[in-house]
Amino acid sequence: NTTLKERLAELIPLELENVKRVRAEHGKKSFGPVIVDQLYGGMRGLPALIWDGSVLDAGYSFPRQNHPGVPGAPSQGPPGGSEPLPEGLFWLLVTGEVPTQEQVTELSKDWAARSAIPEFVEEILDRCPPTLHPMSQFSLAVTALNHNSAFAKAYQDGVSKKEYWGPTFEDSMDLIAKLPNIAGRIYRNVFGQGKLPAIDPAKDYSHNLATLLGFGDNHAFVELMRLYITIHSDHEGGNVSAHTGKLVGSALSDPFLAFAASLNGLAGPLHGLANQEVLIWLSKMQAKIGENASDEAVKEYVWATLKGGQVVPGYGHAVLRKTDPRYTAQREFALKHLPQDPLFKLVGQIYNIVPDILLEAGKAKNPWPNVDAHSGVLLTHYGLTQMQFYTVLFGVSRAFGVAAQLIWDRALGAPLERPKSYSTAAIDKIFKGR
Ligand code: NMX
Ligand code: MLT
Repeated sequence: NTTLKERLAELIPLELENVKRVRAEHGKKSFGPVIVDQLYGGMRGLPALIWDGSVLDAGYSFPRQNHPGVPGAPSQGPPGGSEPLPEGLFWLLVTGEVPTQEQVTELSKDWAARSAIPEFVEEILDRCPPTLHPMSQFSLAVTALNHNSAFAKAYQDGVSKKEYWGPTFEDSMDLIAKLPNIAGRIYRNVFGQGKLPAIDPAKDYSHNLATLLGFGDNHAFVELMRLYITIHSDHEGGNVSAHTGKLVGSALSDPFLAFAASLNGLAGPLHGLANQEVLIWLSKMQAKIGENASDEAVKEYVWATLKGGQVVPGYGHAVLRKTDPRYTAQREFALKHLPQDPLFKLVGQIYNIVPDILLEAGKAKNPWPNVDAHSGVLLTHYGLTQMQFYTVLFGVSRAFGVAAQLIWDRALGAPLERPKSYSTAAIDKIFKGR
């Protein structure tokens, strides 16, 4: 009387062995344009997607200004600010061109004008239990925005394929514009931070976001939001959130549905949730070994993490093979604004310890920190200490890259994504004797 789950538990070790054998025998063999290992290995390195918005170089060997994901990318900041404005970055992502100050200001105004969310979406958020993770609430609200999708309506009205990009553009602009109100409402509902103020059309996007979170009077925090949104917006097309948005969009699901799917991917601990995980890990470390702990104590804690079968959050990357330039950008911000912050010092201490340990452990291909190793520390410094909220900010930012990609996919008539899958038995059969 074996149950389904019990039978599955018996089969899993057998199939693990089978896959191991098939990969050992055939893994390095060519299969069409790829090798068999790439079918099993999360498609790592597989040339499979086109996205012109940003490109990633494992060694980061190209000039900063060509990488729209880092400061130094052309931007039109407001007077008194030195960080790039996400408005400028979005223009750059969509057109490949640097906007004028006037064009950036018009974009801020346009987004402010589109920023209100429907009352029923406010009600959905207000009815969410505060125990529901902010990312789940975020995804629910973005899905619900599809109620007013220009693309979905145009499709129902029989729009020609050639015109898809127009309503996709309108939805994408609405999506980006409405995210601060959604994020602000989630933050205030979950963490009891009072009533949501109104968007100010005279302020830039990041300033408004900071205000909705309750930090609009803090100039350094506003600057942090500008930097934060800019550097998290796009990271070529293959990362989980960007690729998910593209995949779901390829079914002609509108930008709200496609981006909600992106958010569900971003909510995973190996992707965007890592920024929350880093802070949880640091807090646990401090609780265990105390503040101002010795290098020896930190090393022991890192080894205990690895020996417990867990990953060191904020370290490693599927593509990068050096310190993430977005980590460095945040470190530079911290050196400028909060050089004495104890948590910043701990992050620096860890940077000197973790890579050697990961190298010694011998598994991770990239022992260096990624973007998520640093972001939470900056937010914590300014009083945004609710770590469960951190990935929501990543999500607000990632909308810029996903939206730009959806607009271009519809403009270029990108087809339905539908790769071919194979069974292990088929691989075994195809390559027997080869
Ligand atoms: N700590 C411990 N082990 C690691 C780490 C790490 N930080 N990074 C990679 N490994 C392991 C990995 O789990 C794998 O083990 P196994 O063979 O047992 O499955 C092995 O090293 C080889 O993995 P890689 O090929 O180096 O990495 P992969 O491309 O598969 O995954 C990440 C990339 C980012 C998922 C991985 O480095 C990781 O889990 N890092 C920690 C989580 C994290 O910081 N994620 C955020 C990434 C950035 N983002 O925002 O999305
Ligand atoms: C991202 O920004 O999406 C992450 O660095 C993950 C990735 O690029 O794969």
